[in-house]
Formats: sequence, structure tokens, C-alpha cells
Amino acid sequence: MDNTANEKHFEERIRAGEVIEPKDWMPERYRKQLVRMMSQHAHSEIIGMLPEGNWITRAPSLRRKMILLAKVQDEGGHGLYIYSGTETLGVKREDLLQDLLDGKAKYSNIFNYPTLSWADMGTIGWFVDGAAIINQTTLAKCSYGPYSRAMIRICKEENFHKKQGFEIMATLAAGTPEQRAMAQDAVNRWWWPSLMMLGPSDKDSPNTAELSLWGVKRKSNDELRQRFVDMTVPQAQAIGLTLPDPDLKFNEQTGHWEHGPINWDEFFAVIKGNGPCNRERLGAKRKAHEQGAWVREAAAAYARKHSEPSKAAA
Ligand code: BYC
Repeated sequence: MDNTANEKHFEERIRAGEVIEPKDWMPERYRKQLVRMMSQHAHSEIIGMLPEGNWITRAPSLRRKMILLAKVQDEGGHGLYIYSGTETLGVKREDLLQDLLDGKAKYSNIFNYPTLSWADMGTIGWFVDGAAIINQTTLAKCSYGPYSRAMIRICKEENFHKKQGFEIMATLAAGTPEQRAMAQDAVNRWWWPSLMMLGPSDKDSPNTAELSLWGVKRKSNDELRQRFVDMTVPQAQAIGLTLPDPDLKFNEQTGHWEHGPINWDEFFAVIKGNGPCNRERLGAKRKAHEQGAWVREAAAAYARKHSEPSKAAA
């Protein structure tokens, strides 16, 4: 088939809801868009380990420490899983990582904010994993097989992450006045960046139209954001915490919670590298990469050693 016929066949398959696999023909632009989105997602999981990792040694009990340790490890696993998925599109993980280390790659805005108190661990689980699940359950139905399968597995773990976060917040909200104040302060700081996490408003989202046409995105950024707000408002009410938005109101006609204006200038500043912790996060990642060089060398030597007998046999 020539390229035009290939493209026609590809679009028919997308329209029929078929799943595209790595060896199938795909337009170059589809491949590039997936590499962009999936590598950013993988980087977000890896950088996302840092703000919570800061609190492992300061968790308030052994139980909380074990849960947080497991959560941070899960995030690392998600990153590796999605890097593997991205590699099925013909790119090398080392190159993707190098782009991250060089500051050329994007990762989620949300991880450029500081984690100031234990309540931030609760809020990240509740808001950040909560927003991620809303997005990722739709990505689990995306047209690219390796990405959709990765999302199914990852969402199962994210559900546990969200529950542990909400449980931290419910406990603090029902605690002493100081614990309650700490919980409220964390909610005040994380609410707006969490809304931004679902991407710019639809009118400023250059990639949505193309990704939706190809069945990668099943919901637009604003639709996902609305779902997140509708889900989270009753949860905040249930534990007696206030979301920091004086314009938040329920619209009886639409059945949705309406939120006030989002500070998109802040969002674009953060994703261009000028958020409160961008430099710190990349610095920590670079240091971990350098210090982990011996592990990569040892793993490569081990792999070489164990591939020798099979080569000899062949
Ligand atoms: N942060 O055209 P748009 C987790 C960029 S981690 C930074 O709407 P798209 C967790 C966007 O890349 C889970 N940049 O883009 C881990 C584009 O720039 P480029 C994170 C953002 O792709 C540890 C430009 O803005 N989840 O759960 O159609 C601990 C225009 O945007 C952001 C994912 O990564 C952002 N928030 O839609 C705890 C999900 N938003 O590339 C928890 C996968 C937008 O053209 N990704 N930009 O230079 C997606 O679903 C989509 O990429 C987005 C954006 C909805 C995020």
C-alpha cells in the first residue's frame, strides 16, 4: 500500500475503534504525538517521586512511612512502564532521559511546587492522584495498545494512592485545631495547581483536536477538569475542608460545579521552567542520575554476562 492508502486504512481502523499496535502502520505525526505525550507522562512519574520522597524519613508513623514508601516506588514503576511503552515507538529511553536532564523535556506542572508539611502528602494523593486517575482512566481507552494497557495497570495503583491521601486528610481534618489548619493550608496551596494539571483550557490546547481525532484523547482538558471538580467538591465537604475558590458554585441547570478563573499565567510560567521548584527538581534528578551511574554499569555488565551462554549456543 502507498502512503495515502495506508493513511486511509489507518483512519478507518481508528474510526472502527481498533487498537493500534507497535508493528502496525501509523502516520509519522501520530507516532510523534504519542512519543511527546507518553515521554512527558513518564518523566512526570519519575520527577513526581521527588516531592513525596522528601517526606519518607519524616512520616508520622511506621504505617504511614510504609505506605508512602510503597507509593513512591509505585510511581517509579509507572515511569519505567511508560518509558517501555514509549520505546515501542522507536525511540531510546536514554535519549528521552537525556532530554529531561538537559531541561528540554516537559513534565507535569504540579511537581514544581514545594511539599511543606505532612498534609501535603495527603493532598497530593487526594488531588494529584485523583486528577491523574480521571485523566488516565480515559487514556486506558486510547487507540495505542501499549499506552492503553499501561494505563489500566497504573490506574489500579493510583486508586490506592488516592485513597491513602484522602484518608490522611480525613484524619487531619478530624484532628486537633493545628492538624486541621495544616490540612486546610495544604488544600489552599494545591487546589489551583491541581486544576492546571489537566492542561490549558481547550481554546489554548493546540494538541487536543489532533489527539482526539486519532482516539488518543477521549476527553478534552476542560471536560476532565470538570469531572475532577465535580468529584472533589463533595469529598471536601464530607471532611469539612474548604476549597479556596470564592466563585465555586453548583449550577442546578447543568448539574456541575462551576469554578472561578484559573491563573494561566502561573501555569505557563511553571511549564516554561520558572515555577517555585523547577531548578531544585531537575538538580535532584541530575544528582540521582550521576550517583546511579554505577548501578546502570553493574546492570549492563550483568546483562552482558548472562547473554553470553545463549550467544555461544547460537
Ligand atoms: N504540565 O495541547 P495541550 C502522576 C503542555 S503523574 C506541564 O493541552 P496535550 C503522579 C503540553 O505538553 C501523571 N505541561 O497538551 C506521579 C503542551 O506542550 P508541548 C501525569 C503541560 O498533550 C507521581 C502544551 O502544554 N499525567 O499521576 O493535548 C506522584 C499545550 O497543552 C501540562 C500525565 O502526564 C501540565 N499539566 O494535553 C503522584 C497524563 N498540560 O508538549 C502522581 C498524560 C499541558 O506541545 N498526558 N502541558 O510543548 C496528558 O493527558 C496530556 O498530555 C495533558 C495535556 C492533558 C497533560
